[in-house]
Amino acid sequence: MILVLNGPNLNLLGQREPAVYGTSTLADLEARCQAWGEEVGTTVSCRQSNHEGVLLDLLHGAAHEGIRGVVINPGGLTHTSVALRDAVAGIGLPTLEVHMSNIHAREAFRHHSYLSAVCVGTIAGLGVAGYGAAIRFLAGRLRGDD
Ligand code: CA2
Repeated sequence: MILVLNGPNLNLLGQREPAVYGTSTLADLEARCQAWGEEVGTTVSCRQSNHEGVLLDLLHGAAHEGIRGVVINPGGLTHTSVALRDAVAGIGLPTLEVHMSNIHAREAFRHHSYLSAVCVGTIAGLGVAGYGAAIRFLAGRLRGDD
């Protein structure tokens, strides 16, 4: 099972800033992630929280829940949270960082991610499709394809 974890403000997807984040809602995104999981024979569990501590608890409990890989969009915590980085580093699960927007083409404060160095890789700027690429990659890795 793969965990797709979305952080602060991603519940607003599709409601504001469509030029930056597109028109899909969080519910649309989660349905597409589950469909992508089915295509590659993996169950996808989707969670979102606006609270850093809740995200940490979900990561800490992931392995116990049967999660074998994580796709995380940490939202604004990407650029601020040592605690989230430490959680990703500590859980021992392959984790991919995904951003809907190209954070490197935006404000300078978005160029640095505290999480990138502890993730297998980062996908930025592909919109919702980035989650599909991450799920396919992780499913392949868990099968031992790469
Ligand atoms: O591009 C991304 O996916 C981000 O992780 C989104 C974060 C932003 O802080 C990161 O720099 C890049 C923002 C979360 C979404 O916030 C929204 C606000 C209004 C409407 C829709 C989404």
